[in-house]
Amino acid sequence: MFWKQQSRRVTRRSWLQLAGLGSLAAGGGLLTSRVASQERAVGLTVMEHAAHTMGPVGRVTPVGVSPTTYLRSWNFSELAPERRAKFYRETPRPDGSLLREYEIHAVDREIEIAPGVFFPAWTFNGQVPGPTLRATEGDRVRVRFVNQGSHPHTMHFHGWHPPEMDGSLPDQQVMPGGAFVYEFDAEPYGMHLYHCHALPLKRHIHKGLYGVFIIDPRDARPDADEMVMVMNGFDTNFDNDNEVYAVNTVAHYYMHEPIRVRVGDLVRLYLVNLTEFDLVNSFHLHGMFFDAHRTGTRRDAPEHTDTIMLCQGERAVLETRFRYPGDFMFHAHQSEFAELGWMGLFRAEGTP
Ligand SMILES: [Cu+2]
Repeated sequence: MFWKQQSRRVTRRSWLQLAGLGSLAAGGGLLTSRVASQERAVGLTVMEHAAHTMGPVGRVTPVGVSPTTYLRSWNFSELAPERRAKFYRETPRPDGSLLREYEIHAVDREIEIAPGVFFPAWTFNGQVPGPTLRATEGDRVRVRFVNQGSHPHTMHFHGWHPPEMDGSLPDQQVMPGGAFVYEFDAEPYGMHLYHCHALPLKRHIHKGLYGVFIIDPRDARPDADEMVMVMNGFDTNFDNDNEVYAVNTVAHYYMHEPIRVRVGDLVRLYLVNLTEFDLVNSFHLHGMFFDAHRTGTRRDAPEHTDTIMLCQGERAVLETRFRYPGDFMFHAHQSEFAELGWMGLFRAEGTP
């Protein structure tokens, strides 16, 4: 509504400007003046719309992992080796697979989701989304979960596992101060997720307790520039509706810090919808198409599209190559989400 009012105001102001300048310049210079004033009017309109499109003024100061670092980090690869060893360890097993051990802590933490907008989050390891866990099909995954938060929490993984590892039943809740070890074999390969499964579920998920769990196929996918994108939203006034939307938490972050990619390189996105309160979310890429493998569990017969819609908890593996250098916008095709923060840029560099 605000946008509509503003839009009308700008249009009326532009028209007044055109009319006023045109009448002043009546006579020989009319045509020139009209063109000049049209340019001024168009410039004003573009500027105001651009300001609107860019969303909030200013920048956030990310605590912990920045959205840029988050994109290409998994198994705590963003940490220096010594520190990383506190959270992640891999041990070869006789059959050639790995035992992958993780240390995950639920922690209450305030995070900045848009400039000056702070959200009292519940986090895995102090970040939203939580750390990306990544294994290969057939590996053993062991996650030591410690609840340092103020409410009961769990970790519920998508993928094959026995029911006692599901983290969803009332007696599987981990109380504040408690701990639990989740252990299972990594399968099937694909793009999965994990999240808290304590009740009320949508509150526990929405507060920030979710992350990505990638299982690579045994015969690895081709080398690519890979990145993780979590579509999320934040209900900042607790009215069961989101006021801020984003990919990887911070509104409009990638508008200010475009995601750098190389022209011609294979780019692979691991995309998941973890938005609560809205049933669906979507990803639309400008000027290009991509192959979309839903859930990433098959490698043939992808959907070839420029827009993919995902329900809550749904995910997909997207692959594409940038054909031209320059900036390519991506955003939710729900325009409201895009305007409230779910919008970013890829910056393709190099020569075709
Ligand atoms: Cu929880």
